[in-house]
Amino acid sequence: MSPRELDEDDVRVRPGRGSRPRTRTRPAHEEAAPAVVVSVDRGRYRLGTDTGTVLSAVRARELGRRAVVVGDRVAVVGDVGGGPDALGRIVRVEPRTSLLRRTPDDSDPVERPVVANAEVLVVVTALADPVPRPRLVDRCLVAAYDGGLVPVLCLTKDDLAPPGQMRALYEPLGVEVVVTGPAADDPGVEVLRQRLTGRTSVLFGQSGVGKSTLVNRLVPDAYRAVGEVTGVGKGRHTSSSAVALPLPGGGTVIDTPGVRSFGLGAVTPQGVLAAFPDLAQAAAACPPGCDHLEGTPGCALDAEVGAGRATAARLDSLRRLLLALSSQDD
Ligand SMILES: Nc1nc2c(ncn2[C@@H]2O[C@H](COP(=O)(O)OP(=O)(O)OP(=O)(O)O)[C@@H](O)[C@H]2O)c(=O)[nH]1
Ligand SMILES: [Mg+2]
Ligand SMILES: [Zn+2]
Repeated sequence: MSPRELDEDDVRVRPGRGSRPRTRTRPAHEEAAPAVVVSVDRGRYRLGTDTGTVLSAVRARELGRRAVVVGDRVAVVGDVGGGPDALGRIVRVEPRTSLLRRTPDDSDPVERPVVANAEVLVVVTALADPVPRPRLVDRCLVAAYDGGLVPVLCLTKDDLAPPGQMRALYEPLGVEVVVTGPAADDPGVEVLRQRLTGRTSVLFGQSGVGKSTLVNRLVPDAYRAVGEVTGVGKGRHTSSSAVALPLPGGGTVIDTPGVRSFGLGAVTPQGVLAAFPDLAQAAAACPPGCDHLEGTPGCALDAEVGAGRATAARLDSLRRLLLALSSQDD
Protein backbone atom coordinates (compact mmCIF):
# COMPACT_ATOMS: atom_id res chain seq x y z
CA MET A 1 0.00 0.00 0.00
CA SER A 2 1.32 3.46 -0.75
CA PRO A 3 1.41 6.10 2.00
CA ARG A 4 -1.13 8.06 0.02
CA GLU A 5 -3.60 5.21 0.28
CA LEU A 6 -2.94 4.96 3.98
CA ASP A 7 -3.74 8.59 4.63
CA GLU A 8 -6.17 8.48 7.54
CA ASP A 9 -7.96 11.59 6.41
CA ASP A 10 -9.05 10.03 3.18
CA VAL A 11 -10.83 7.37 5.09
CA ARG A 12 -12.67 9.75 7.34
CA VAL A 13 -13.72 12.73 5.33
CA ARG A 14 -13.65 11.94 1.67
CA PRO A 15 -16.99 13.35 0.52
CA GLY A 16 -19.50 11.06 -1.11
CA ARG A 17 -18.97 10.91 -4.83
CA GLY A 18 -20.75 13.79 -6.50
CA SER A 19 -22.77 14.50 -3.40
CA ARG A 20 -21.57 18.06 -3.05
CA PRO A 21 -22.01 21.00 -5.43
CA ARG A 22 -18.27 21.53 -5.67
CA THR A 23 -18.48 24.29 -8.26
CA ARG A 24 -20.03 26.62 -5.73
CA THR A 25 -16.84 26.83 -3.68
CA ARG A 26 -14.38 26.53 -6.50
CA PRO A 27 -13.92 30.20 -7.50
CA ALA A 28 -12.78 31.16 -4.01
CA HIS A 29 -10.45 28.19 -3.89
CA GLU A 30 -8.87 29.05 -7.17
CA GLU A 31 -7.72 32.32 -5.69
CA ALA A 32 -6.19 30.43 -2.79
CA ALA A 33 -2.43 30.72 -2.42
CA PRO A 34 -0.23 27.69 -1.90
CA ALA A 35 1.61 27.52 1.43
CA VAL A 36 3.39 25.05 3.69
CA VAL A 37 2.60 24.51 7.37
CA VAL A 38 5.66 25.56 9.37
CA SER A 39 4.30 25.07 12.89
CA VAL A 40 1.07 24.36 14.73
CA ASP A 41 0.06 25.86 18.04
CA ARG A 42 -3.37 25.18 19.54
CA GLY A 43 -5.42 25.57 16.40
CA ARG A 44 -3.25 28.35 14.98
CA TYR A 45 -1.04 27.51 12.04
CA ARG A 46 2.08 29.31 10.86
CA LEU A 47 2.36 29.10 7.12
CA GLY A 48 5.14 29.92 4.71
CA THR A 49 3.98 30.97 1.25
CA ASP A 50 5.78 30.42 -2.03
CA THR A 51 6.66 34.11 -2.14
CA GLY A 52 8.52 33.86 1.14
CA THR A 53 6.00 35.54 3.44
CA VAL A 54 4.94 33.98 6.71
CA LEU A 55 1.42 34.29 8.06
CA SER A 56 -0.90 32.87 10.67
CA ALA A 57 -3.96 30.94 9.67
CA VAL A 58 -6.90 29.06 11.06
CA ARG A 59 -8.61 26.12 9.46
CA ALA A 60 -11.74 26.59 7.42
CA ARG A 61 -14.80 24.85 8.75
CA GLU A 62 -15.07 22.80 5.58
CA LEU A 63 -11.90 20.89 6.49
CA GLY A 64 -13.94 19.11 9.14
CA ARG A 65 -11.76 16.98 11.42
CA ARG A 66 -9.08 16.58 8.85
CA ALA A 67 -5.65 16.78 10.48
CA VAL A 68 -3.32 19.54 9.33
CA VAL A 69 0.29 18.94 10.37
CA VAL A 70 3.72 20.48 9.90
CA GLY A 71 4.89 19.88 6.36
CA ASP A 72 1.41 19.84 4.90
CA ARG A 73 0.99 21.74 1.66
CA VAL A 74 -2.20 23.75 1.93
CA ALA A 75 -4.25 26.32 0.03
CA VAL A 76 -4.93 29.48 2.01
CA VAL A 77 -7.38 32.33 1.40
CA GLY A 78 -7.91 35.66 3.10
CA ASP A 79 -5.25 38.07 4.24
CA VAL A 80 -2.38 36.36 2.47
CA GLY A 81 -0.44 39.53 1.70
CA GLY A 82 1.39 39.42 5.00
CA GLY A 83 1.80 41.97 7.76
CA PRO A 84 2.15 41.00 11.40
CA ASP A 85 -1.60 40.66 11.97
CA ALA A 86 -2.39 38.81 8.76
CA LEU A 87 -4.73 35.90 9.33
CA GLY A 88 -5.53 33.44 6.57
CA ARG A 89 -7.88 30.51 6.33
CA ILE A 90 -6.75 27.06 5.22
CA VAL A 91 -9.32 25.77 2.75
CA ARG A 92 -7.56 22.73 1.37
CA VAL A 93 -4.85 20.22 2.26
CA GLU A 94 -3.02 18.86 -0.77
CA PRO A 95 -2.38 15.14 -1.18
CA ARG A 96 0.60 13.99 0.87
CA THR A 97 3.66 12.30 -0.54
CA SER A 98 4.56 10.79 2.84
CA LEU A 99 3.20 10.74 6.35
CA LEU A 100 5.05 10.04 9.57
CA ARG A 101 2.41 8.94 12.05
CA ARG A 102 2.26 7.27 15.41
CA THR A 103 -0.39 6.08 17.81
CA PRO A 104 -0.46 6.75 21.57
CA ASP A 105 0.35 3.07 22.11
CA ASP A 106 0.26 -0.13 20.11
CA SER A 107 -3.24 -1.14 21.11
CA ASP A 108 -4.67 2.24 20.21
CA PRO A 109 -5.71 2.55 16.57
CA VAL A 110 -6.11 6.34 16.71
CA GLU A 111 -3.43 7.80 14.52
CA ARG A 112 -1.53 10.96 15.28
CA PRO A 113 0.00 12.29 12.13
CA VAL A 114 3.30 13.91 13.07
CA VAL A 115 4.79 15.35 9.90
CA ALA A 116 3.65 15.32 6.27
CA ASN A 117 5.63 15.29 3.02
CA ALA A 118 9.07 14.68 4.52
CA GLU A 119 11.41 12.64 2.34
CA VAL A 120 13.93 11.74 5.03
CA LEU A 121 13.42 10.64 8.62
CA VAL A 122 16.54 11.31 10.66
CA VAL A 123 16.27 9.06 13.68
CA VAL A 124 18.47 10.82 16.23
CA THR A 125 19.98 8.77 19.05
CA ALA A 126 22.70 9.80 21.47
CA LEU A 127 25.51 7.29 21.98
CA ALA A 128 25.17 8.12 25.70
CA ASP A 129 23.20 10.52 27.91
CA PRO A 130 20.46 9.45 27.36
CA VAL A 131 21.35 5.79 26.75
CA PRO A 132 20.41 4.53 23.29
CA ARG A 133 17.17 2.59 23.01
CA PRO A 134 17.47 0.31 19.97
CA ARG A 135 13.87 -0.80 20.27
CA LEU A 136 12.68 2.77 19.95
CA VAL A 137 14.99 3.22 16.96
CA ASP A 138 13.57 0.05 15.38
CA ARG A 139 10.08 1.41 15.83
CA CYS A 140 11.00 4.72 14.21
CA LEU A 141 12.43 2.80 11.26
CA VAL A 142 9.21 0.83 10.93
CA ALA A 143 7.25 4.10 10.90
CA ALA A 144 9.58 5.51 8.25
CA TYR A 145 9.20 2.50 5.96
CA ASP A 146 5.47 2.42 6.48
CA GLY A 147 5.06 6.16 5.93
CA GLY A 148 7.18 6.39 2.79
CA LEU A 149 10.23 8.17 4.28
CA VAL A 150 13.87 7.20 3.79
CA PRO A 151 15.48 6.69 7.20
CA VAL A 152 18.91 7.96 8.24
CA LEU A 153 20.28 7.08 11.66
CA CYS A 154 22.17 9.91 13.33
CA LEU A 155 24.28 8.88 16.33
CA THR A 156 25.12 11.98 18.37
CA LYS A 157 27.52 12.72 21.26
CA ASP A 158 30.41 10.61 19.95
CA ASP A 159 32.55 12.35 22.57
CA LEU A 160 30.73 10.30 25.23
CA ALA A 161 30.73 6.77 23.76
CA PRO A 162 31.94 4.93 20.64
CA PRO A 163 29.44 4.13 17.84
CA GLY A 164 30.56 0.56 17.04
CA GLN A 165 27.69 -1.35 18.64
CA MET A 166 24.94 0.81 17.19
CA ARG A 167 26.56 0.76 13.77
CA ALA A 168 26.68 -3.02 13.86
CA LEU A 169 22.99 -3.16 14.69
CA TYR A 170 21.82 -0.87 11.91
CA GLU A 171 24.18 -1.18 8.98
CA PRO A 172 22.85 -4.66 8.02
CA LEU A 173 19.42 -3.04 7.65
CA GLY A 174 20.81 -0.88 4.89
CA VAL A 175 20.20 2.24 6.94
CA GLU A 176 22.69 5.03 6.43
CA VAL A 177 24.43 5.83 9.72
CA VAL A 178 25.90 9.28 10.42
CA VAL A 179 27.94 9.89 13.57
CA THR A 180 28.18 13.39 15.03
CA GLY A 181 30.03 15.06 17.88
CA PRO A 182 30.32 18.43 19.58
CA ALA A 183 33.20 19.94 17.58
CA ALA A 184 32.35 23.11 15.67
CA ASP A 185 33.74 21.60 12.44
CA ASP A 186 32.40 18.11 13.09
CA PRO A 187 32.61 16.05 9.86
CA GLY A 188 29.42 14.14 10.72
CA VAL A 189 27.38 17.34 10.75
CA GLU A 190 28.77 18.13 7.28
CA VAL A 191 27.70 14.69 6.02
CA LEU A 192 24.24 15.30 7.46
CA ARG A 193 24.10 18.73 5.82
CA GLN A 194 24.90 17.14 2.47
CA ARG A 195 22.22 14.49 2.88
CA LEU A 196 19.53 16.97 3.90
CA THR A 197 20.21 19.93 1.61
CA GLY A 198 17.55 20.26 -1.06
CA ARG A 199 15.22 17.82 0.68
CA THR A 200 12.55 17.91 3.36
CA SER A 201 13.64 16.04 6.45
CA VAL A 202 12.46 15.53 9.99
CA LEU A 203 14.61 14.94 13.07
CA PHE A 204 13.00 12.54 15.49
CA GLY A 205 14.04 10.80 18.70
CA GLN A 206 14.15 10.82 22.49
CA SER A 207 14.36 14.03 24.46
CA GLY A 208 17.90 15.27 25.04
CA VAL A 209 19.61 13.42 22.18
CA GLY A 210 20.60 16.68 20.49
CA LYS A 211 18.03 17.29 17.74
CA SER A 212 17.76 21.02 18.36
CA THR A 213 21.53 21.26 18.70
CA LEU A 214 21.85 19.73 15.22
CA VAL A 215 19.21 22.07 13.80
CA ASN A 216 21.06 25.08 15.20
CA ARG A 217 24.19 23.93 13.40
CA LEU A 218 22.40 23.19 10.13
CA VAL A 219 20.37 26.42 10.23
CA PRO A 220 22.60 29.08 11.83
CA ASP A 221 19.76 31.54 12.54
CA ALA A 222 17.33 28.91 13.85
CA TYR A 223 17.86 29.78 17.55
CA ARG A 224 16.28 26.57 18.74
CA ALA A 225 16.39 26.38 22.51
CA VAL A 226 18.65 23.60 23.71
CA GLY A 227 17.99 21.74 26.95
CA GLU A 228 20.18 20.39 29.70
CA VAL A 229 19.95 16.65 30.11
CA THR A 230 18.96 15.84 33.67
CA GLY A 231 18.82 12.47 35.40
CA VAL A 232 15.75 11.40 33.49
CA GLY A 233 16.98 12.73 30.18
CA LYS A 234 14.55 15.58 29.98
CA GLY A 235 15.80 19.12 30.21
CA ARG A 236 14.24 22.47 30.83
CA HIS A 237 14.55 23.74 27.30
CA THR A 238 13.04 20.73 25.74
CA SER A 239 11.29 21.50 22.43
CA SER A 240 7.51 21.54 22.73
CA SER A 241 6.32 21.51 19.13
CA ALA A 242 7.47 20.65 15.63
CA VAL A 243 8.93 23.49 13.59
CA ALA A 244 10.02 23.52 9.95
CA LEU A 245 13.08 25.62 9.11
CA PRO A 246 14.61 26.46 5.73
CA LEU A 247 18.11 25.10 5.14
CA PRO A 248 20.58 27.71 3.83
CA GLY A 249 21.39 25.60 0.74
CA GLY A 250 17.75 24.74 -0.01
CA GLY A 251 15.34 22.29 1.54
CA THR A 252 13.62 22.16 4.91
CA VAL A 253 14.52 20.54 8.19
CA ILE A 254 11.86 19.88 10.82
CA ASP A 255 12.78 19.80 14.52
CA THR A 256 10.36 17.83 16.69
CA PRO A 257 9.82 17.45 20.45
CA GLY A 258 11.41 14.40 22.08
CA VAL A 259 9.36 11.22 22.42
CA ARG A 260 9.37 8.49 25.03
CA SER A 261 7.55 5.88 23.01
CA PHE A 262 6.36 5.23 19.52
CA GLY A 263 3.04 3.43 19.09
CA LEU A 264 2.68 1.48 15.85
CA GLY A 265 -0.99 0.60 16.19
CA ALA A 266 -1.76 1.56 12.61
CA VAL A 267 1.13 -0.29 10.94
CA THR A 268 0.73 -3.74 9.42
CA PRO A 269 3.46 -6.32 8.68
CA GLN A 270 2.82 -5.59 4.99
CA GLY A 271 3.87 -2.00 5.56
CA VAL A 272 7.21 -3.22 6.89
CA LEU A 273 7.63 -5.95 4.28
CA ALA A 274 7.20 -3.37 1.53
CA ALA A 275 10.52 -1.85 2.60
CA PHE A 276 12.24 -5.18 1.83
CA PRO A 277 11.60 -5.67 -1.89
CA ASP A 278 14.12 -8.53 -1.96
CA LEU A 279 11.85 -10.52 0.38
CA ALA A 280 8.39 -9.09 -0.26
CA GLN A 281 7.75 -11.16 -3.38
CA ALA A 282 8.63 -14.44 -1.73
CA ALA A 283 6.12 -13.71 1.06
CA ALA A 284 3.32 -14.27 -1.44
CA ALA A 285 3.96 -18.00 -0.95
CA CYS A 286 3.50 -17.78 2.83
CA PRO A 287 0.42 -19.28 4.50
CA PRO A 288 -2.44 -16.80 4.96
CA GLY A 289 -1.87 -14.49 7.92
CA CYS A 290 1.80 -15.51 8.24
CA ASP A 291 3.63 -13.23 10.68
CA HIS A 292 6.96 -14.06 8.97
CA LEU A 293 8.65 -14.41 12.35
CA GLU A 294 11.36 -16.97 13.07
CA GLY A 295 9.99 -20.47 13.52
CA THR A 296 6.60 -19.74 11.97
CA PRO A 297 5.64 -22.98 10.18
CA GLY A 298 5.55 -22.63 6.42
CA CYS A 299 7.03 -19.13 6.27
CA ALA A 300 8.39 -18.94 2.74
CA LEU A 301 11.09 -16.47 3.68
CA ASP A 302 13.26 -19.21 5.19
CA ALA A 303 13.17 -21.10 1.90
CA GLU A 304 14.15 -17.93 0.07
CA VAL A 305 17.31 -17.69 2.16
CA GLY A 306 17.88 -21.44 1.89
CA ALA A 307 17.78 -21.16 -1.88
CA GLY A 308 20.32 -18.34 -1.80
CA ARG A 309 17.97 -15.72 -3.23
CA ALA A 310 18.17 -13.54 -0.11
CA THR A 311 20.72 -13.25 2.68
CA ALA A 312 20.20 -14.40 6.22
CA ALA A 313 21.28 -10.96 7.46
CA ARG A 314 18.45 -9.30 5.53
CA LEU A 315 15.90 -11.75 6.84
CA ASP A 316 17.20 -11.26 10.40
CA SER A 317 16.84 -7.51 10.00
CA LEU A 318 13.32 -7.79 8.66
CA ARG A 319 12.37 -10.10 11.50
CA ARG A 320 13.77 -7.73 14.09
CA LEU A 321 11.51 -4.98 12.77
CA LEU A 322 8.50 -7.28 12.57
CA LEU A 323 9.20 -8.24 16.16
CA ALA A 324 9.27 -4.55 17.12
CA LEU A 325 5.85 -4.33 15.55
CA SER A 326 4.35 -7.38 17.24
CA SER A 327 5.74 -6.82 20.75
CA GLN A 328 5.04 -3.94 23.09
CA ASP A 329 7.28 -0.91 23.22
CA ASP A 330 9.53 -0.68 26.27
N1 LIG B 1 28.46 15.87 25.06
C1 LIG B 1 27.65 16.27 24.07
N2 LIG B 1 26.51 16.91 24.36
C2 LIG B 1 25.71 17.29 23.35
C3 LIG B 1 26.04 17.03 21.98
N3 LIG B 1 25.04 17.51 21.21
C4 LIG B 1 24.13 18.05 22.05
N4 LIG B 1 24.51 17.93 23.33
C5 LIG B 1 23.80 18.38 24.55
O1 LIG B 1 22.65 17.60 24.78
C6 LIG B 1 21.65 18.36 25.45
C7 LIG B 1 20.30 18.23 24.79
O2 LIG B 1 20.35 18.78 23.49
P1 LIG B 1 19.05 19.26 22.67
O3 LIG B 1 19.54 19.69 21.34
O4 LIG B 1 18.24 20.23 23.45
O5 LIG B 1 18.25 17.88 22.59
P2 LIG B 1 16.84 17.63 21.85
O6 LIG B 1 16.94 16.30 21.17
O7 LIG B 1 16.45 18.80 21.02
O8 LIG B 1 15.83 17.48 23.10
P3 LIG B 1 14.22 17.73 23.12
O9 LIG B 1 13.96 19.07 22.52
O10 LIG B 1 13.89 17.64 24.56
O11 LIG B 1 13.61 16.61 22.35
C8 LIG B 1 22.19 19.80 25.46
O12 LIG B 1 22.74 20.07 26.73
C9 LIG B 1 23.27 19.79 24.41
O13 LIG B 1 24.28 20.74 24.65
C10 LIG B 1 27.28 16.35 21.71
O14 LIG B 1 27.65 16.06 20.57
N5 LIG B 1 28.03 15.98 22.79
MG1 LIG C 1 14.78 20.04 21.03
ZN1 LIG D 1 5.99 -15.72 6.13
